[in-house]
Amino acid sequence: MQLGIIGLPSSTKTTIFNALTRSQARTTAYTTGQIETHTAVVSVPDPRVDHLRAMFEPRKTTYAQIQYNDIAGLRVGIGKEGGLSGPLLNAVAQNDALLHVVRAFEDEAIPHPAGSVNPARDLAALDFELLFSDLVIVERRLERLAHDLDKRGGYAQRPADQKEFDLLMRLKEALDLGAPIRDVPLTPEEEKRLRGYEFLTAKPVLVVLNVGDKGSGSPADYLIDHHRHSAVICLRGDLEMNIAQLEPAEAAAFLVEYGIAEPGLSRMIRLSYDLLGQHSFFTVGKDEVRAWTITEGAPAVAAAGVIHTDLARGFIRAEVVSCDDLIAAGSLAEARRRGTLRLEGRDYVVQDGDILTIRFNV
Ligand SMILES: Nc1nc2c(ncn2[C@@H]2O[C@H](COP(=O)(O)OP(=O)(O)OP(=O)(O)O)[C@@H](O)[C@H]2O)c(=O)[nH]1
Ligand SMILES: [Mg+2]
Repeated sequence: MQLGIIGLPSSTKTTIFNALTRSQARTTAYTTGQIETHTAVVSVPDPRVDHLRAMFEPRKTTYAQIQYNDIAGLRVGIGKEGGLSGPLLNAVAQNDALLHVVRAFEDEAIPHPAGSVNPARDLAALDFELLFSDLVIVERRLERLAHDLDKRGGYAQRPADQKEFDLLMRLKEALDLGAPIRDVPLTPEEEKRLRGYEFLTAKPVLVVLNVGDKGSGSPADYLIDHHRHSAVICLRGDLEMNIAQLEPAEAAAFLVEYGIAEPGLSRMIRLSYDLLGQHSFFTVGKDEVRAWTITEGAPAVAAAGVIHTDLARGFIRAEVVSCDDLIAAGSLAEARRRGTLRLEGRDYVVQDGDILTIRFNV
């Protein structure tokens, strides 16, 4: 799972990246304008895993993982000649979701490239670049399809192309009106058809508003139309970055001093994980307690395959108990006695928080 951190130059992307990943990438008051990507993998905090760890006292504990990519080099006007291109387009397109960082604080020591601080304007400006990039791809493909259909005797002979053409026309209409593809209602089949395009505005977005050291403002102040389905979070960027770089004990003292209930970074990591529309399931034992990531709606045999291809190939049954039921029972044996631990077949739809033991034979 990968999340791309995007934003205009000097919007504090790298500061947020450092806060999320406890990295120490360089932040600068003046943007270098270079295309540059920082990458780091972090564990998703999960109290359920903490519980399981206390119960099983395993040698090793593994949380779900997310990779964050801090992508520098996007700016207003970049897509003018035909959408984003080359390495920059790839850097954005390869992500499963995007964190859009926006500067929402005044500080005279840090010049704003546009001369003034205006979060709604900045958010819309970069969104427009992404939208335009998608529009260029849609239009190119439509032209190509129209050409092929013309040559090969029309739609009647090419039902699949016809479907694609109609679908892309719908996307074009939305994009022309300034609506992102993620807001266009699609059937699962249509989603599948579009997957290969990696449209930028189809990706779910978490809007991160850096409200600076004084930290005022709430997400509701910043809701704008094309983000009505996006998650929005306000946080103090510099402060969060500094907390992330303290030792745990120091950090705890700091949080108390500033009256912060939970560091923004764990909230932000959890929100960004939710954004991916993924479930977590767990495996437990004396060796390892581990969180795994799976698509919502996936069956038990797919979960087995996430752990190891052999487990999917030789799948017989899954022993399943929900994390809550296991915690309530206190042990696997007691859960089995209560009947909350049960056997399921390969088509069982894995639920968020399920604990699985795969029985297999290869
Ligand atoms: N006052 C204040 N300054 C901040 C805060 N967060 C970040 N900054 C400063 O804003 C400047 C830009 O931050 P960066 O994180 O480098 O921004 P960026 O988006 O990565 O910039 P480029 O990669 O050059 O596009 C740096 O000087 C940061 O120290 C904050 O909460 N308050
Ligand atoms: Mg940067």
